[in-house]
Amino acid sequence: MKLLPSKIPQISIVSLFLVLAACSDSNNNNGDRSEATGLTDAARQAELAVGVAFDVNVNVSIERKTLASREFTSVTPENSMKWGSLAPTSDSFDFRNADQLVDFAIANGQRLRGHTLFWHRLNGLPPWLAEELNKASDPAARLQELMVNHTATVVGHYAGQLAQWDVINEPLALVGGGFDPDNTFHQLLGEEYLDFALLQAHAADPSAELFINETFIEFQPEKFDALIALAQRLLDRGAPLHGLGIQGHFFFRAPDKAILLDQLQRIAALGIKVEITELDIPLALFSGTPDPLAAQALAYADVFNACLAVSLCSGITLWGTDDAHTWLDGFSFTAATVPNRPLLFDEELQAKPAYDSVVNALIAIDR
Ligand code: 9MR
Repeated sequence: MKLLPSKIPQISIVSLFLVLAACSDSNNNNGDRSEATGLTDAARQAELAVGVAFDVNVNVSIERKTLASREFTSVTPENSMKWGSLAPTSDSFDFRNADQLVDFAIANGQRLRGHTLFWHRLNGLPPWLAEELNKASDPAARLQELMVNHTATVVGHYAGQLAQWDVINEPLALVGGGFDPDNTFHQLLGEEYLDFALLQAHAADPSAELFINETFIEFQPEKFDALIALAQRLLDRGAPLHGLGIQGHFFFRAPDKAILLDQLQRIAALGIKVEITELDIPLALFSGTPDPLAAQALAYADVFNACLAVSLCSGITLWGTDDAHTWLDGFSFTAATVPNRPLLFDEELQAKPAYDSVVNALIAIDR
């Protein structure tokens, strides 16, 4: 890691003194996290995007906005770019909420990950889609038509502004190694829906890096193998696939650094990027330890160190700004452990031990 430029210009004694004074001041200034010890500086030095899932539209306090802008170098819209959020009807779009987030991130110099074009679960699909397909004489052709329109409109709207897109989210079944039987796209179009979506997205924004983002693969070797095989088939067919996302919702088991490192390396061996796209690690996983916050901090360091060890691992995104804003507190599997406290900042927006742990991991690495 380069803390000082390799070529030190000629400087006077006075300016040397000023530089040294500034260095010693920042070394002693551990309380001010926006200074040199902060997450964004550490992320930039390590050349790793450190992101947050966020939306600015819904009653977001100025304090949370400040935190999201100060502490992260990348932003993912948690909900505002899902198909169900963007398209109130089959032939209209409402970009107001998503645009607010894009404006926010651009104003703060942050990278943007688009999330997500095609997701068959929850509000990934707009409520009108099922009826639209039911009434079509050729549902597969109608779905393709809607996919073309959605991609051209949405990816086109943000062309040149978003660094990455999760073009497809969670194509596989939650458990096992097959496609999800409830995956509308796969039901109607077969595996080629992935090629089709990627090609459409690439045409709409050739500069965006296109990802498939998958969940619950961290401890399911069969599902992970299926994802790798799928990515390889897509690449062999010439599809514009530039990366795979490992979501990283570690709600039933703490991350295993060796498994994660192996998975990151196997994705990188395909010659594409990998990111951990939705990281959260609930505190309850460590309730049997003497200091759960310290154990959580070590688990966070494991994830960051695994990614930092793989040059094609280009980013890690936290799925929420702080412990008061986590999807896990509304999720049935984790209802018994509310508050789940899975993030880097607590409910009062104060940095937790996990924050210092990831900053230390970032500044210790020379990538
Ligand atoms: O955190 C998101 C939550 O607010 C939404 O209600 C939910 C449904 O759209 O999606 C959550 O985010 C999901 C992400 O988009 C895809 N991977 C799983 C995430 C948690 O469900």
